[in-house]
Amino acid sequence: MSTEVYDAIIVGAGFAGIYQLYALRQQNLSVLLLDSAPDVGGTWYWNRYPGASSDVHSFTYRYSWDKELLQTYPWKNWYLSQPEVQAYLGHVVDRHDLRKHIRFNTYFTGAEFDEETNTWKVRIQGAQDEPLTTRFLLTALGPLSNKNYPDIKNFDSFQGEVYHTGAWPDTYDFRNKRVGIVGNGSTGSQLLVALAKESKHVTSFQRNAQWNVPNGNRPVTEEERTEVNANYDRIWDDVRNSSVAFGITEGTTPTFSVDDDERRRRFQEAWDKGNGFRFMFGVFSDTTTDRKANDAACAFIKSKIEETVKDPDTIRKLIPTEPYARRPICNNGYYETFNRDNVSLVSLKETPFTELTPKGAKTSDGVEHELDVLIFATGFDAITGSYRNVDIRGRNSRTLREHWAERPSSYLGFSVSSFPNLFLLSGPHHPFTNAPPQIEAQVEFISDLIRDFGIGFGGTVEATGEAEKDFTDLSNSIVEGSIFHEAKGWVFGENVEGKKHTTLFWFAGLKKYREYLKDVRENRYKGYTIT
Ligand code: NA7
Repeated sequence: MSTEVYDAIIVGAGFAGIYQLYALRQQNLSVLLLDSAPDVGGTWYWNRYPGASSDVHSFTYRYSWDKELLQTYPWKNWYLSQPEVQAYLGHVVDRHDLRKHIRFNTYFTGAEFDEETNTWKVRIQGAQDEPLTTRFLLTALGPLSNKNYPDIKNFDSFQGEVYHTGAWPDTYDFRNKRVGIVGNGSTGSQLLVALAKESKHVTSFQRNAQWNVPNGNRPVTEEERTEVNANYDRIWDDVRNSSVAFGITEGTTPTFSVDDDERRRRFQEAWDKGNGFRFMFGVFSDTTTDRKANDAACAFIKSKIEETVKDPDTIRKLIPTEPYARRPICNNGYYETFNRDNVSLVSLKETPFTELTPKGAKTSDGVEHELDVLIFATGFDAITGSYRNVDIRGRNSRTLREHWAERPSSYLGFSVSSFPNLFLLSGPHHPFTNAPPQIEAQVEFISDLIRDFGIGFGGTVEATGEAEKDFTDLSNSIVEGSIFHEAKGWVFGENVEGKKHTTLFWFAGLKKYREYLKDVRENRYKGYTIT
């Protein structure tokens, strides 16, 4: 019997883990939260690269449950920078006296369900003694935590500095250095804009071009803040009853129900206001469902690239060949940055890497790009990848990896059959939306379930295989035939070499997801076996 026994162990001190800790402490459960980092933040702790910022408006990129904090916590701009998000999470933890329940610098390596005692035995790296024991295990590992690196010949031969944006160093100095950035997603594009201003030279190594929209960041005026504060209840109500949960008005007009001039006027208005999710979901109702409508959005952005960028060859490389159907990117000044003398663009589609060398990176045209620093902004092995380096075993010692060998599956985006009393926050098929509101929906459901069936109960709560299969099938069918399927990228696991194209998210929106959860809750947690 291990010496440390808890009602619940949570892994991960990001948005999900912190709220889950708060919610279970409200029930007076004994809870321990583990995190490998030295401080809170989760994703927002590790991704501290220059320019790192949320691309969700500040007023909805936060918790809705602390109403006093909503009114009082300051934010300067329409988007939060990484230090601001981390400071906010730290403030929440201190304000609710949660830090004493968190063990930092503690790497969770795995857990096994003990069928005799109906408890989880949790292992942490370096611990020689008995594992920790808990009745409930809640993993909030983050959907984007397992770093993805390209497989380039002679990878280790480069003699300069090498970084991944997802494990950013405490100190760095790129002044007078030639920097290469591999990847041009949300991260790579933010980093490029920031480093172009402080490095000697920056080369963007781009595999696929992506559609990029400005974010329209600017200071929040006092009047705007007063208005948000006065309307917060309605704002959260709208968020919960929307699809993407961004606090933007979602489009209801089909693209071709208006004439060409009006269409362009509406695209321009959204472009000027900024925000990728507004551009994708807030202008017209059918941008992600109708191919021609999608083409119209692409044509508008293409015209902006052509207007902004001076060099014709760079324009050609920057125009994507895919529809506008990845997780949208928004970033001020991205296209303008390519007009700087100290920025160049290499298309890896045209000239892929052949190898790294001591001095830099060679491409298939024989050019050796000499570099002092090489940064991988190459993203993450999303959702299931977060579980690749941990060994979680349910009934009969079967691992999660084995369970997901055919396809990633879950009931409700957090439960898995044969893994009793385990909740995978933001697991496979969680909603593809602004993160904090979907996290709140999950945490609130799970906490209710634990309260209703957990305390003083000592048994198990476990999704049935049938419920898991039905939910996973439903999740897959929702996105069937949609344009999302045509785009490559982490949302369908296509960014990682060897990973199958697979549905990892619930695409029916937050409103429908919350309705689904409500129905399950009101029907005595149907789909669960409670023993
Ligand atoms: P993303 O969006 O997955 O972007 C990764 C980038 O790295 C993207 O441009 C990829 O090109 C590129 N990449 C990935 N693997 C390779 C290889 N092998 N060779 C060359 N280039 C590669 O990650 P981010 O960190 O930018 O953003 C993740 C999320 O974090 C974001 O959506 C927000 O939600 C926050 P590709 O397009 O696959 O050709």
